[in-house]
Amino acid sequence: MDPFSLRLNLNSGDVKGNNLIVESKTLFDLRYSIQNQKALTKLLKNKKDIEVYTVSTCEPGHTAAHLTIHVTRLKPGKIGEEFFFTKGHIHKKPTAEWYLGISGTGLLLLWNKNKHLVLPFSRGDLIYIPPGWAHRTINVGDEDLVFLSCHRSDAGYDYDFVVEKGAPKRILASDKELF
Ligand code: PAN
Ligand code: ZN
Repeated sequence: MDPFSLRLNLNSGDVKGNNLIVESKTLFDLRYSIQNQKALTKLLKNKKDIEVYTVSTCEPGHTAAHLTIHVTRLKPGKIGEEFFFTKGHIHKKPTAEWYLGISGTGLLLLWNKNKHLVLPFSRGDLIYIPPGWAHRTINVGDEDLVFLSCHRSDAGYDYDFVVEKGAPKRILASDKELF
């Protein structure tokens, strides 16, 4: 494989290049992670669905020799009192991940068997997620929250873990002390 480059606009958070796959997640995709089902029904009234975030991924290979990067763009918004969030997952293989905030105002919720942490996550914040920590991002601002993440390409994803057990913390408009 030859080296290659992508182009990330650090102001807009737009990423361009070959080898990029863009996926979109909507409120419907998040339906099992949303507690306030009444608020969800209200939001979707008269609408087919609402996009919550997109993830642009570059995975040069699928083995431990490679590194995958993603640029996530999480929209601002609330379902009732709860801020828009990413679905959240733990990596199937206990591998680490780096997160870099590019724009917007967010929080990163991290948890393992014993504890959870809520870290401020905005432009310039570089957060190391050690192996074995589940993670979810929350947009608590009025603009898109854009961030880059990088992990070993064979890490794998476990989403069921989060849906079945639930996240240890929901971030509500009233949680002002956190942001
Ligand atoms: C991120 C996340 C991304 C979307 O790239 O995958 O922000 O969140 P969900 O995957 O939980 O829907 C990452 O942590 N990758 O490993
Ligand atoms: Zn991850």
